[in-house]
Amino acid sequence: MSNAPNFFRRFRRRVFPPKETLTVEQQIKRRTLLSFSAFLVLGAAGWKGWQWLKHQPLDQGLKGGVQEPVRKVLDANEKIFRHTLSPDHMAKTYPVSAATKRVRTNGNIGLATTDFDPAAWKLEVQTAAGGKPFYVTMDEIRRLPKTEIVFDFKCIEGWSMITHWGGVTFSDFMKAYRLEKEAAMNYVGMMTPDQDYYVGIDMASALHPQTLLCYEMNGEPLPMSHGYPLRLIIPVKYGIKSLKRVGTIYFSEERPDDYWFERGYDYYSGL
Ligand SMILES: Nc1nc2c(c(=O)[nH]1)N[C@H]1C(S)=C(S)[C@@H](COP(=O)(O)O)O[C@H]1N2
Ligand SMILES: [Mo]
Repeated sequence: MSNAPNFFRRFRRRVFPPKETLTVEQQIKRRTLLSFSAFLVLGAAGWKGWQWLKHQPLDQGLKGGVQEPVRKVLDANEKIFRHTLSPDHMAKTYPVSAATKRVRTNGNIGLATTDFDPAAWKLEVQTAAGGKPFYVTMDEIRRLPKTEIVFDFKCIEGWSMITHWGGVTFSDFMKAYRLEKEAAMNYVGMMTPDQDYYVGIDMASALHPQTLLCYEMNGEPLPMSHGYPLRLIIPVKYGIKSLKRVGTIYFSEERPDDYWFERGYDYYSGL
């Protein structure tokens, strides 16, 4: 037993001989070996963590396809954003002259259908009562008070552009159609006419004074690829929420289905 420390010392000397007794080449070798071992250990830890994360149950409720721990972080983000975003927290605006004339088009989900008939388009609004929906034409929407905004449109993919939009604020629209009960609900959902693209918006952000049901870009009717005849423009959120070509609007206390949320993005997507 009394020999044990000696044994270990000898063992250690053999495996890790003192640096001075090593040639430069051996020293380099040892360093390489050490950092490689560290790499393996850290790598294994990362792998373990990833395995753990992968086997966590998917978060329940909505079809949000991410693991619970990931969702928890996203939900925590949402709380922070909700906190900093009060209705008087405005997105920065710019003079019309700053707006780009060549507006980039991004995403055409829900716009690809060939059987879309612009002349027959009407906005479908489903009320809280759950009865028959009512329909609004483009002429009726154009008669509502018009608001324009020039702001830095940000896509979650990492680009942005200063763009100029015109339409009716969602809040003016709600007032005009006396949707008070609906405005008191938690969420509004919007879908393209073919229901291929859909978003859910918390009511505070929907009623934000810069949120538009938009029918003009650069002073002209929306081009088809930008959501003709009517799209959402919501400057306090990333572009994924600015649904192009609104077909149906509905209201709910629960989070409405959301296309990109189902694919792992943050539901709130606030800026
Ligand atoms: N119907 C529909 N709306 C959509 C999308 C889409 O694919 N389909 N893409 C979104 C995304 S990711 C962005 S960044 C903006 C881009 O708007 P723009 O094409 O007018 O620049 O539209 C959003 N609205
Ligand atoms: Mo985007």
